[in-house]
Amino acid sequence: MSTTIFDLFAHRCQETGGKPLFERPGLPPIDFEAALLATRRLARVLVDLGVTPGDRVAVQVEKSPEAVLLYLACLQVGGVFLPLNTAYTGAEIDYFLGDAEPRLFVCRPETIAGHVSRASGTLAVESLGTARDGSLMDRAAAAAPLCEAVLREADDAAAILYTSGTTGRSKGAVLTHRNLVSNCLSLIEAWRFTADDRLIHALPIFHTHGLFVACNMALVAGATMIFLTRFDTDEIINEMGDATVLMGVPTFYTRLLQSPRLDAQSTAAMRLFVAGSAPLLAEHHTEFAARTGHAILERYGMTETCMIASNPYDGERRPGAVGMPLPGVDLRIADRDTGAPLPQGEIGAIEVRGPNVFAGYWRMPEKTRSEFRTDGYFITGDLGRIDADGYLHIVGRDKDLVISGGYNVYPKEIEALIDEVPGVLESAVIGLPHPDLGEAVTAIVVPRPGARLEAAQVIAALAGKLARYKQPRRVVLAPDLPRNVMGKVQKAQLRTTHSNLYAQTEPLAQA
Ligand code: MCA
Ligand code: AMP
Repeated sequence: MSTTIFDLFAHRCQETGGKPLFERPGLPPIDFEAALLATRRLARVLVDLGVTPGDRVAVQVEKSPEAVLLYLACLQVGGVFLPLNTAYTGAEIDYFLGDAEPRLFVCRPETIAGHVSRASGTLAVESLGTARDGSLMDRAAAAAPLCEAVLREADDAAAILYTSGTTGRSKGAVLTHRNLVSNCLSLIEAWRFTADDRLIHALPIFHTHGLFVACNMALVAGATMIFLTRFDTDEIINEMGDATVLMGVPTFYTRLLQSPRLDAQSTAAMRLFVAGSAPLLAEHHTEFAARTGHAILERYGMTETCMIASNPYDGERRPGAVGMPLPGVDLRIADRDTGAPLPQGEIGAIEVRGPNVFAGYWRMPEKTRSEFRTDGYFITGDLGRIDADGYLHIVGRDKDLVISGGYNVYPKEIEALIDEVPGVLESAVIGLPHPDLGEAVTAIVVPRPGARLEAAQVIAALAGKLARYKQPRRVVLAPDLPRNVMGKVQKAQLRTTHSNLYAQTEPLAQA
């Protein structure tokens, strides 16, 4: 039997009781005690709906405190939480539900009419809104709290997060209770996170960053979350006067730096700014420090591994570096082909092993095997080097991946859809430097000889098939694609050729 995030949260509630867990502008706070009670009611509802230990609970809902409590309730009854990006379209949802075979699918109240036909003897469909509405909350209001928690083993699955792949279909990364608990406790320690903290939470909660880093830490440490539905520069700066920690993707910091309100005074109450999910430009790190006096703490993680490395809390937070491995995490720089460790200072594949590393891909044993070395190291697909002081630097990716505003986009998935568009001969999807998103998804498309193809046609053909953030922000028509002697498309060359495409671009919200 092992401890779960739910157990740690429930234990914490005994001490923190009436302290606010969620604070939202203009709304009454929700304290730990009330949150635990609501969780227990939701747990009862899950059991009544037939969720038994090991059953998947798929959830595609807008951000709300109740969505976090549903996650906790799922852990309490031994379910496997499966959060889905709110941007996913019908075709994407079909795939995830078919692959994961959940016992319950919770969707937004406004989409339930379209999903209810999915309900069957083995799948229940319920809804959850942001105003304590939806069929799940209706059931919870009438439910008796369930006080017992199902006992789980450390290696039992706690969650599945889907990540796309460089080849083929999306893979469900199975995370265990050991993964979530060990990583959460490591981060609490590493970042000196305590019940006195007030965390500005503006991330989505369907990914590791927003849920398993930010929420888990607050739930377990007994801290308050200032729970914002999305990132808004002014709102974040307003909240900084009464907060201590911000966790964000680099785009958060790029946008904050554009505000004249960001200075030492507006950040004086804050003790820690954390960045991750994508590379933070060293110049942004330096500029932020010059403007505010705060050195952003950059860390490195991955869905499959939770958090891997972090700059030190005490000690130098080095611009352009992601710090040292967290306690218990073994990290090596290895030869890309053989996995043999390389001498210090050399660039190679980043490989990790430890209690943070996932159990494998859902129902894909062969794919799982191919991503691990025989000695248990997981091949991250990132390339890095360790400097003379032990700091890890991520220098590139061995995987064909674009990270746009902290969201991962796998070119293969988009290229396959573009290639189906009438008039398209072939395509290459690449990430180009973007001042707001870090990288912007861009398609280079070669029309068939004689075809009359326009960029807008390609974009229109993808609408409805792909989540908006995966759709190319621009489509460039080209007579051909550069290839090497083996016939492989030279994406590096394309990235160089088009490197200035977005040089003058505004942030998304103002574009
Ligand atoms: C929104 N849009 C985007 C993105 N976000 N397009 C490309 N990339 C994006 N990241 C689109 C919308 O569909 C919309 O399209 C338009 O841009 C404006 O949308 P809006 O909602 O106003 O955007 P925003 O609120 O300004 O959002 C930008 C954002 C957000 C704040 C950067 O994407 C965000 O919160 N990203 C964080 C992602 C994250 O949590 N990643 C962690 C993954 P239209 O043009 O149709 O209007 S976990 C992870 O990576 C690992 C484990 C780790 O290390 O943490
Ligand atoms: P995901 O698959 O969404 O979990 O994204 C994980 C990937 O994000 C990693 O494999 C890295 O390529 C990237 N990543 C996360 N944090 C950082 C960081 N601090 N610097 C550079 N890349 C990062």
